[in-house]
Amino acid sequence: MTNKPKSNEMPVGSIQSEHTNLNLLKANDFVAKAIKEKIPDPLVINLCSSPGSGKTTLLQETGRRLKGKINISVLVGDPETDRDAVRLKEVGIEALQIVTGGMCHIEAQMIYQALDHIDLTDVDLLIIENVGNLVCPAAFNLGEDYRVTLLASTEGDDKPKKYPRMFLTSELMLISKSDLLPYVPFSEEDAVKDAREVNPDIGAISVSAINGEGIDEWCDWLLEKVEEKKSKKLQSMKIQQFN
Ligand SMILES: Nc1nc2c(ncn2[C@@H]2O[C@H](COP(=O)(O)OP(=O)(O)O)[C@@H](O)[C@H]2O)c(=O)[nH]1
Ligand SMILES: [Mg+2]
Repeated sequence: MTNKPKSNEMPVGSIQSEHTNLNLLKANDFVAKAIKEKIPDPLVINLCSSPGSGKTTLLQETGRRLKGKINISVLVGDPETDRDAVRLKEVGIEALQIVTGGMCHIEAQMIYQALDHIDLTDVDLLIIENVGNLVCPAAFNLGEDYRVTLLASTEGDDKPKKYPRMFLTSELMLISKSDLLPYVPFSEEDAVKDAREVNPDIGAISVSAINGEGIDEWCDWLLEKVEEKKSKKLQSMKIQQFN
């Protein structure tokens, strides 16, 4: 008789290691909660997509459209360079670059640290432009109110089923570069159908920073969510006063 363990039993003298990924995500959730407490006022949007889907271009356009209506600040993450923050500042948007040093996503602790370097007084909307990637950013809560994911017409309509977690955790899918739809094999109908099989509640808007399609609808969505958050806060303050 050998002392060999059955495959589902622990060998004698060994320990079961904790799943390090899960520990990391637990710690991340803890910091995400601290972010919500530190900045209770602005609406926080976590903007995700593959690299090059048009996040920064959309934000430039969003800043132009919402100028004078609400105050916007952007934290933008990239593995290297401050190019996106420069692009955003060029069109008058307050922006701070988070250089992740090669990391493929933003973690809550990076946002928490960045909050010491931006002034959010009077800011209504804080947008976090995540690192371009449909996998890792999906797992990291950044203390956002909503996650919004861009899917560019040039990426193929099969992505919602291939990268379900990102679409499952998003409130809204923006089909970007809609001006290119006549030239690429991409079915908006199939993309929305697949995304809703993953997440029946996901909203969808087709947008183009080139011809302006859907930009007003996207901006109205943002304004509505900003107002919603403000009125919820007002309501809870009134309830506290009565208690
Ligand atoms: N045709 C088209 N190109 C776009 C659109 N939005 C962005 N682009 C181009 O797509 C490329 C990547 O855009 P960028 O905003 O940097 O993407 P990001 O990496 O997601 O931030 C750039 O060359 C943009 O000019 C769009 O709506 N239509
Ligand atoms: Mg960008």
